[in-house]
Amino acid sequence: MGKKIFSGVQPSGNLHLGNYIGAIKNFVELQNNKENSCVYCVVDLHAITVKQDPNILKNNIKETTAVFLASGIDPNKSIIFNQSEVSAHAEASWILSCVARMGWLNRMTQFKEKAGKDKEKASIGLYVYPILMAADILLYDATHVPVGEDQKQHLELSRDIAQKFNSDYSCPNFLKVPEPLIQKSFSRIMSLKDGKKKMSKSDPSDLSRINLTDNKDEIINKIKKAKTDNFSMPDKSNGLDKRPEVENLLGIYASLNNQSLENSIKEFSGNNFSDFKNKLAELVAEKISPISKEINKLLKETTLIDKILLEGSEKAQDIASKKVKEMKKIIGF
Ligand code: AQP
Repeated sequence: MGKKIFSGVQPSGNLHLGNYIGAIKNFVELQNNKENSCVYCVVDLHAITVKQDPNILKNNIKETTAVFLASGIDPNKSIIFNQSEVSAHAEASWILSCVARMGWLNRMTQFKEKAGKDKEKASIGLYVYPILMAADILLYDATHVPVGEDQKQHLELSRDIAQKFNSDYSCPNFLKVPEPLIQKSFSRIMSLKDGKKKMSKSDPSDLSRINLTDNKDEIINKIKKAKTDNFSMPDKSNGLDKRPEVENLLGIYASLNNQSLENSIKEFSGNNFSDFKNKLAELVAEKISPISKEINKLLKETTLIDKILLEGSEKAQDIASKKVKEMKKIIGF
């Protein structure tokens, strides 16, 4: 049986190789299985959990949509839309806020990481972010949610919320309990400057990530400058212990080449780092530059993007408004 897929990406700028390998590449593969039905959302309501400049946000919504399209998400096969256009997301999020428990949210590690030391100054939105994410998923009866490893905990919360709603309102199976789809390997791509930190949009150093809008020269330069260490290339996977930067670079190579980490290790054992980095830079440029060229082309004239988002939001609205109506009826409204 086919899967019902839902996933989202925040339009917070600087979409990178981690977003591509950990999420978007997988979105395309799932879409290309004809049995699946896929909904891919530009989650702009999530983006405002941290302050955004309105003009930049507007551009980032278009740019994220362009990344979807340029990576191979096809509006004839998948629904592509932006979250703020479908009011059911905010409505369902409120209802589910009354189901979720404080204790559950207090355990979310992403809030702790993103709020940093000064939790008092973080927005309430950042704290309840996982509830909005649950609403996104549950409105579409998604059975499977492709995400990077960092979102696993939020997905478990979505499952808890669905089960509690069904039990509180005696409506077994009304909200479908979703499964995470996390790739077994390469689900967490790390910063090029620090192998212990994940590659992230908000890292102040542009050299820490490969942006999906980077051109070939920028990609080559960033790979050349990526951190490594003073030892030689490993010849076995246990040779990667305590070498997170080297493991990350070999992982990127393996993932983009659709091969195992072991095979990449074999391919480069005995080589020096500069040979490996040259090969890696070539591969990343070969995979990412066509995407970056297509993004730039799509962004020159955005009527196509606007049309796709409008048509997508109409389709999404159809599904989500029905579900929230049923939810309201169950609750007694
Ligand atoms: N480094 C990563 N490796 C693998 N997957 C990743 N994802 C993000 N970073 C990595 C996955 O990409 C999808 C979309 O992410 P998002 O935009 O919704 O939010 P995020 O996880 O907050 O992205 P960033 O880059 O980490 O942003 P900041 O800097 O704001 O924290 C998700 O499926 C995510 O797992």
